[in-house]
Amino acid sequence: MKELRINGRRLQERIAALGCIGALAGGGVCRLAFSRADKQARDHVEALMRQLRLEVHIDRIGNIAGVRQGEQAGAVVLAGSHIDTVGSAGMLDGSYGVMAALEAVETLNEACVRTRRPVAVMAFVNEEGARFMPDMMGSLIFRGDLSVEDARSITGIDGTTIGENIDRTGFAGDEPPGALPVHRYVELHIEQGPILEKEGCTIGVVEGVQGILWLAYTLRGATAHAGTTPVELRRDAAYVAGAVVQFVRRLALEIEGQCATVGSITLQPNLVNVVAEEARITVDLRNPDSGRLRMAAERLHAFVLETARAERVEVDRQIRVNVPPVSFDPSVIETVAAAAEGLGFRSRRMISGAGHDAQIMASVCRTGMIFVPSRGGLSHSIREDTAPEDLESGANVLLHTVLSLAQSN
Ligand code: HGY
Ligand code: MN
Ligand code: MN
Repeated sequence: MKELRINGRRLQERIAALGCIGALAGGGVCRLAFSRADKQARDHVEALMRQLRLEVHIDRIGNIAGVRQGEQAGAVVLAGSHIDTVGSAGMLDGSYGVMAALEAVETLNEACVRTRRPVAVMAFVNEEGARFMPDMMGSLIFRGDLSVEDARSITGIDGTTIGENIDRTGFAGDEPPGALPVHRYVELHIEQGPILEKEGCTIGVVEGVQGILWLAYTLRGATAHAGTTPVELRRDAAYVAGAVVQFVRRLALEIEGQCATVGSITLQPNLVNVVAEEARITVDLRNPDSGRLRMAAERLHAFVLETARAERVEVDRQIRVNVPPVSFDPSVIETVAAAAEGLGFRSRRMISGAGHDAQIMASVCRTGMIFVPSRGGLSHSIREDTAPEDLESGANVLLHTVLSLAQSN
């Protein structure tokens, strides 16, 4: 079976076809979670699963799995990722891993390979969390951290609830989340960063994922006239928000391994001649070291409180995501490394800067990840791209990793 290879042209065609769903006029893709485009993509994946003669399972939040029977029943070797996207996405983030997993299954079908263990493909819902926080929601629900009922009541950035969107699009299946027994989980993903390209490596053997904290701050001051109100009488929420943006960059520069981003700011009433009464900002903090991540959040909160106090602005903070750093399973890491070596690809070990469902699945079963290079390290951008030969190489490493895991004890 060592000579087995995926069909690179078919993989490209599958990625391009999925990329047409939710395509943006100026290029790129928008398939925000639980939107009509997301459901259309899910239907597209379901049709592919049935075409490959997989047994389809859709759970009550909409995670979809396709199972390929093995010689023995029981826990599956699961290759998964996600097909929802951020608002300004490329065609690869998440989608590549799901399409490559289906391509690996089709290659096994064509070669009439019967694996010992069942092999399955999963597309988790709402990995991005861009519309409805938290991110990695589908895998969190699969793991049992969040109930479907609680998830349905979550309100998104557009004011609608997940429940309303699930009912409107017919997203829900009838299976209980987490019912699928998983032996091993492996996720193939684009790196979304510059390391592999810079070092001329084809494959990233991922050893873990850094910790992620998402904080939502609501800063409440008071409206006032922009032309008549002296500074000392102002309670300017926008001024505090602006100070936070500057401080967040300092955290990233001063704390080792720290990423810190203010990705969204909304002001009320958001008018040119009115001092802002309210500012809502999100802060995305990440660090491979949980102690440093905690320190960053503590320093940030102290700064926000001090700056707001001086401006007589009230502060409300919500922790929306708090996922600790994870290390993947050594045996799965070695299986990925051996597959890459067996295929003659140059690889390097690394930590993921981006969050992934694998970060959640790492405490469900023995888990690993495979990366391929991102051109210019770009992602969450319509210019996201990976060389076709790298996409094919990654899919072959996934195929042989899955094969190895499905034949082993
Ligand atoms: O935010 C992330 O790292 C992932 O793309 N959800
Ligand atoms: Mn992703
Ligand atoms: Mn993403």
